[in-house]
Amino acid sequence: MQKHALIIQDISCVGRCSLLAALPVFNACGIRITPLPTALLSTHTAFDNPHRLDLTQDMAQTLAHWSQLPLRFDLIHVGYLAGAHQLPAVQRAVDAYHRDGALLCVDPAMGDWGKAYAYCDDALLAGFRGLCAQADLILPNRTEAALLLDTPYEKGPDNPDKLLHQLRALTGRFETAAVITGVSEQDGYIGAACLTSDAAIPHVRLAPQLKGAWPGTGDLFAAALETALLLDHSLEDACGIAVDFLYQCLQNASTDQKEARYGVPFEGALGWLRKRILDN
Ligand code: PXL
Repeated sequence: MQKHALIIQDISCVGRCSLLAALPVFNACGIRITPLPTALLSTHTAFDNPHRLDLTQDMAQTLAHWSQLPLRFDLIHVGYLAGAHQLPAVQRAVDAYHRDGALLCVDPAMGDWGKAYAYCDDALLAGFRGLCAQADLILPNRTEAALLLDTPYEKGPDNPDKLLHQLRALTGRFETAAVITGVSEQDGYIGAACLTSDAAIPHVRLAPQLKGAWPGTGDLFAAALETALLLDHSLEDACGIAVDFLYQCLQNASTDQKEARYGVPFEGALGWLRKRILDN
């Protein structure tokens, strides 16, 4: 049976992030996706003054219409929201579709590089904590992990063990896993670490660190990891695939910061990803 994922994210027209980064990754590997867009933006928010259309009402009406259809999903991904006021609509989607083996993956999109996004307030943080408590898998970066755990953001090489144990406990469920991105245990390397529900020790996957910062990296990472999970890879393996995928994408990327705002040039690496995931 073809796998089917529900993606709750914004559409940013320019900048290769959120829904427009996730969609091609899932599709390239044969996974069907159904989006529940949270907002439409002319660009992501690293550009000045994007035009924004809040789709909260449309989310409610879309879910009401879907309730008349026999929809079911193998995975639900929650990412960037327009604000805390969208949490009831997201919860409605989770209540309707987080069942029958569907995996709830929460990427608490709240900040990066040690800084919370401007739209992240206490209500959104509390809402993401609530979603994480219901999740099967959570995918914060180091900034979001610090926000979720109310601990200071630590820059530079560190040991992710403690953070991952605390994050997994935050989920409050027995069968859950936590992944943390932006881990740099060795100078010159960056990657992700994961801790499955039954593991005592995290698994760390690193690739050479390239100079620069590209918006949408976390969204592509999550999509590649979730695609690999849906296609029967273990979490450790999926984490490694996602780290390697980003390395593949970024090898020839411009490191000029103005150019990097247009996102990760991932299109040419989709064939590589498909082969890596499907040639098990
Ligand atoms: O990649 C995360 C993201 C998603 N959506 C919007 C953003 C960002 C990060 O800045 O601005 C609109």
